[in-house]
Amino acid sequence: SNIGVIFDLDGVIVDTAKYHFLAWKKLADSLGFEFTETHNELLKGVSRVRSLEILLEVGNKTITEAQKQAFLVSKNEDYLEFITKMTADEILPGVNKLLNYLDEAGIKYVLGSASKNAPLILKQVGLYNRFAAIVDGNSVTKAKPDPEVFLLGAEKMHIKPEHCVVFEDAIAGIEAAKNAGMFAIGVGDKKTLHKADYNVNNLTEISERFFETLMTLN
Ligand code: G16
Ligand code: MG
Repeated sequence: SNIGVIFDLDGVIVDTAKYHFLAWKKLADSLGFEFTETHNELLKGVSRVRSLEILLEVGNKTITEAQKQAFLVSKNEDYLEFITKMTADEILPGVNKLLNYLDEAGIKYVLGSASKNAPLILKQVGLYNRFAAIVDGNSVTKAKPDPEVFLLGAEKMHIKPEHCVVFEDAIAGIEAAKNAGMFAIGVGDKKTLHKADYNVNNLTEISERFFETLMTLN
């Protein structure tokens, strides 16, 4: 096929945002400040280091570089406690059906995530071997909204960026896709993701017709 698909992980394939939230909240609690789900929105799609910086800004805390490193480790340990219990039941609605369709249609797809835990999460839910490539927080240096993660994904598929479709749930991710010159599909709140080229509430809303139409356009 002449098009390629790039999937974000957290918020598109699985809902790990709730586990990130619980782990960050535990850190905030230990530092003695409130960290709400609204604050957590700011961390979506953002790298681990940047997430910690935002959290510290919320709590108005200044810490040493050594403390920062220690917090990054402990937050991830807490997060991994949840992740290692994940099963295929946590794959979001519409994902399996869409991947099956893409396989049948011969459309390549890769993962494009900010998470360093992406391989582990995909193994937990049994999707690790389905992607043509996994581009994640271990393979890129520049975080979304920088297009690096998606451009690398396109390269892995040997598909031109302008022929790539990106599924994203975060504002920073939609911006990264647009910065890469790709077609961006916002998964989630339409108002929040207004910069997307197309919006859906979840992947069950993506029909086969949708891809057939995209392929004719290219
Ligand atoms: C995910 C989450 C972010 C998280 C980031 C890094 O990105 O949305 O909240 O901070 O990964 O995760 P980790 O600490 O596991 O390396 P994505 O791009 O999959 O939405
Ligand atoms: Mg995401």
